[in-house]
Amino acid sequence: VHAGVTEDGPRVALYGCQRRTPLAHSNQALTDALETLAEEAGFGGSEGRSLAFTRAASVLKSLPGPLTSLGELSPLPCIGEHSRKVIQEVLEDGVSVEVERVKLSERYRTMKLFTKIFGVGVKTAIRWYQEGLRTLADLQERHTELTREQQAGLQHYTDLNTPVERSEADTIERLVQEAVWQFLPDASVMLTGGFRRGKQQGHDVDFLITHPQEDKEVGLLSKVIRWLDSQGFILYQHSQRNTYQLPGDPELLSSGGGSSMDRFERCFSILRLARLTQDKDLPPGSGAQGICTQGGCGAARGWKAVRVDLVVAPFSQFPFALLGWTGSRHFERELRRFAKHKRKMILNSHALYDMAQQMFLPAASEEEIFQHLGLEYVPPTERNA
Ligand code: 8DG
Ligand code: MN
Ligand code: MN
Repeated sequence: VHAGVTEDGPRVALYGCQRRTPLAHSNQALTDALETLAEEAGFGGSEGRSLAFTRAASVLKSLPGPLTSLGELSPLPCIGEHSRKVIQEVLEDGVSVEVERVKLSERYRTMKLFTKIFGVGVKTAIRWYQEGLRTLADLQERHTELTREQQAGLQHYTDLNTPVERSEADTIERLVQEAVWQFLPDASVMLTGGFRRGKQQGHDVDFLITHPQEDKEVGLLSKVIRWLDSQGFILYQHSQRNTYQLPGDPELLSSGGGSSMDRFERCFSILRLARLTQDKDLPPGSGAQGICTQGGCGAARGWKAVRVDLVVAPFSQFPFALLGWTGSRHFERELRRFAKHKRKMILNSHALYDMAQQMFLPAASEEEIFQHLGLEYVPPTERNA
């Protein structure tokens, strides 16, 4: 039973944060099709259409069993005309002609190729596509025009598009803990992002770091990065310091108040992770300087490049940061939308602000944030909206 259910109301609640969405669900073929169209709409700059397909897919992910007939769609929210047509096609024929055409189209394939580069967003990919660029080799030729981040992304393209396994995330967690605890033994290091939601693979590894004594965490990250670098673990890193001021940072209340970008001290990095299983007898450092945009060369090395995000939150903001960095992205978007429209509150990864009472609502746990919002608690493994 989902939160928000009434006798004659919808059987599935309207907002993704009012539903439980497990990782494994029964409508993968349907949600894959809808998410391809969401992605394609985003590549075309149609954010609204993209969101509509994402919402439809998210509703299907929360269903307890496979959808077998179109009639079952009628009580469901967020299924627009276009989504319904795609669902019908997949139910009847197993595939959607439109989706198959998109997947084969030059623009979609090129945009996929480019947006999978670390440091490349949709806007940049569109520009390159419009300039006639089509391959990674085309980008290599314009190497000097790339940002440092994009150069690193291209250099480690194959590794960074090889899923990070749970065991690798655990190894990196121990490494980050070792680094952090040298400087602050009482600090806590938490695995967030997709792995906290129960995923067995991810595109990166996300960590949230805090210390029970507020302000102790200030300056920690640069020491951690310097140590990791001295040990040869850093292939790339970009750090930002904390730019959030409490209390009542006016930024929070301005238009971008509910945005997913936050202002914590953070480091977006690429770490050099030793391979656990194979290649044990390769000479140390072999291939370490190689540019690996082609498949296969990763296996010839004793290490793998892995994207790691490190975020440091002051203790009083930790529950908000944890909720914000656990995702999924769509769950977060729905939480913020629910807070704003149903509760007149502004939620982000730093705080929760009640506009009616004109006050910040503190919380010592994620559960308390759900309580403030009048939402049933959704555990991390059910936030795969
Ligand atoms: P994956 O890596 O397994 O593919 O999935 P994920 O772990 O869910 O995605 P992610 O891209 O690593 O993002 C994890 C969460 O972090 C996501 O819900 C959004 C959240 N997040 C913030 N602030 C910021 C920010 O400033 N930048 C980014 N990239 N993510 C942020 O709360
Ligand atoms: Mn992640
Ligand atoms: Mn991340």
